[in-house]
Parts: sequence; C-alpha cells; structure tokens
Amino acid sequence: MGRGAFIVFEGLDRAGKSTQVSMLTDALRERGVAVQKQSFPDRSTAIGKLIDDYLTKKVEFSPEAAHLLFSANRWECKDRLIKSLEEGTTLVVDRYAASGAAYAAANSGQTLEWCSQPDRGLPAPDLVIFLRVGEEEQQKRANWGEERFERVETQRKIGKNFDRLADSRTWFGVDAQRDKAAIHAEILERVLKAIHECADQSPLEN
Ligand code: T5A
Ligand code: NA
Repeated sequence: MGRGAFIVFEGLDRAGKSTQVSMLTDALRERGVAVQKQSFPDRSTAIGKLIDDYLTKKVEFSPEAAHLLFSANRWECKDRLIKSLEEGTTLVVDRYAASGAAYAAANSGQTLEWCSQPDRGLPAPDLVIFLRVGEEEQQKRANWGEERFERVETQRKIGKNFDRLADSRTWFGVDAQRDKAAIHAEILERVLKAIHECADQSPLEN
C-alpha cells in the first residue's frame, strides 16, 4: 500500500477553509478513503492554548515569539502526521507553514525568508488548495474583525505574502466567492487526482 496524500488548505481569514476542509473530509470518507482532519493552530495542546489566548488578545507576545509558537505547534504534531501518511491515511490540513510565514512577515519587521525558516524540515504538502476571496466578501462573512489579524491593511499584506509563497508545482488556486458546493466539487476532483498520485509514492519528501 502507498502513502496518503498531504493536502493543505490556505487562504486569508474567512476564505472558507474550515467549511471546505469538512466538506472534503466527509466526501472522501464516503468514498472509502482513509482520511484525517487537522487544523493549525491546533488549539487543543498546551502550546495551542497559549496561541488561542494570543489570538483572542488575552495575552501579548512579540510577533516573533508568537510566530515561533505557531511553528512549535506544527513541530509537536510532526511525528503523528508522518505516521498517518505512511500508514496510507490522507491528511486534510486547515492552514500550515505558508500561513505561518505569510502572517508573521506581515506582522513583524522580519522578511518572508526569515519567517519561513522555523518550519523548514517539516513534511511538505503534496497539494496546497489556496482559496481566493476579495476584501468585501471576506468582511461580509460571520464574526469578521474579532481576532487579532482581521484588519484590511494586514490582510492585504498577508495576501501579497501568499502570492510570493505560491509554488506553481503544488499550489492550486480556487475562486472561493462562489457557492460552497461549486467550490467543493472543483476541490474534490483535484484532490482525488493527488490521492491517486501519492498512492504510488514513498517515502515522504522534505
Ligand atoms: N495564523 C495561523 C498565524 O498567524 N500563523 C500560523 O502559523 C497559523 C496556522 C487563526 C489565526 O491565526 C493566524 C491566521 C488566523 O488569523 P484559524 O484558526 O485558521 O487561524 O482561523 P479561523 O478564525 O478558524 O478561520 P478563518 O477566519 O481563517 O476562516 P475560514 O476557515 O477560512 O472560513 P470558514 O470556513 O470558517 O467560513 C467563515 C464564514 O464564511 C461562511 C461560513 O459559513 C462562515 O460563516 N462561508 C461562506 N459564505 C458564503 N459563501 C461561501 N462559499 C462560504 N464559505 C464559507
Ligand atoms: Na478556520
């Protein structure tokens, strides 16, 4: 048996990532695909609880310290993620290293290169689904503006960083301003192809 596919969803706040991650996971399960869902930040761990307090503005950290916590939150899951992939389980992950770098570079004075460094050595995604959403649409969606980075200027900078991080080999851009079912159908087709390709591959590339 080959390995599972490592699928990551990226995009600005309220692009619809969590919605699509759930729809995709359910659809894959219905097709008999072994699949696991994972979100970053993973707010359930000790590091994740600190991150949650930071995002909801209960505690302060310097932008660099916060970034290293987000990265540590991925590193603490690394062995479990690799084990699942090697056992043939496909992972559907809500935000990953690109979010780390894109948000940190927009919020600290550090370069995108500096901000990419802490995540080097983590397993690389096979496919990054990038959900594109415009400013107006983003702000119309539920609970906009409550968390730390939800300001127009910040989101613009983050969007530019995502454009710079996009790797044409693995990134798949999706217009996320359509209805949920249409977005889902496009994503499912692309992901099934990736799962098929990964089933013939082993071991993981870094
Ligand atoms: N962060 C994260 C870092 O700074 N560094 C890091 O390393 C990481 C991993 C929290 C913050 O942390 C930052 C980024 C964030 O600012 P989070 O927990 O992923 O990250 O954030 P959440 O608040 O959970 O999620 P988002 O704001 O990113 O929203 P989603 O998941 O993109 O959107 P979703 O699916 O929850 O949908 C939002 C709303 O829109 C509706 C939904 O029903 C919901 O109400 N919606 C649609 N409406 C119309 N049409 C559609 N097609 C729709 N799809 C969804
Ligand atoms: Na989300």
